[in-house]
Amino acid sequence: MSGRGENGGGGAPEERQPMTTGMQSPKGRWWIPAHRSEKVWFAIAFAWCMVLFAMMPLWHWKGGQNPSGIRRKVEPAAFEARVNQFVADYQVGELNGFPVVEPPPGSDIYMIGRMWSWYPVLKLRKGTEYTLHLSSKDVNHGFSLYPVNINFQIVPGYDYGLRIVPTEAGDFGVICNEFCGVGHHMMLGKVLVTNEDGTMPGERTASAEVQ
Ligand SMILES: [Cu+2]
Repeated sequence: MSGRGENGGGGAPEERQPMTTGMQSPKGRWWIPAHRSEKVWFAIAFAWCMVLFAMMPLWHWKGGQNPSGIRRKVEPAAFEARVNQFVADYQVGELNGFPVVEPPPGSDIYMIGRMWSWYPVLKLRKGTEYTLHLSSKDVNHGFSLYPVNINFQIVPGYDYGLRIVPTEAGDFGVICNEFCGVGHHMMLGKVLVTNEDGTMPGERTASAEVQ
């Protein structure tokens, strides 16, 4: 019998019977030692986990696709009131029944997602910085700028602020990419980006930059 079989020198099993479940541990070295290649693979997997762990904070700052937004809590009704005030202040027209809003450069601009539309239509100027505030009135929506591949989760109760500079003039669509009910597939919005002189280009091109 090996030394391990003594169970740490606590006396004979019979004496300890009331303190155990009655199950006896196997005697001797009952496990199969890890093979060298298994150890190597474990080390590689562990090292890779550490790399990915370090990437999380690193990518937050370095990754161009991870904008550091400004997040604040907001009552959905309060956000909607802000959007309505924004529309009242800067509306310049109407498109498909939605107000077209042209805010001054550098201002805070608003778009609300609600079942099932993005409101209002934004008219922005190329090369101008804005702080875009996004929120939802009701359920989770997915803000997806088309055809530029920019996506954000829009959650009721949270004001998600993004500093944006449109880098290309054109006509951009906003679709919802988070299923939000029977009208989800019809949930569309629009962002118009004018040239620096305020004119709309004749054709649609695609690019925008989120800082
Ligand atoms: Cu949706």
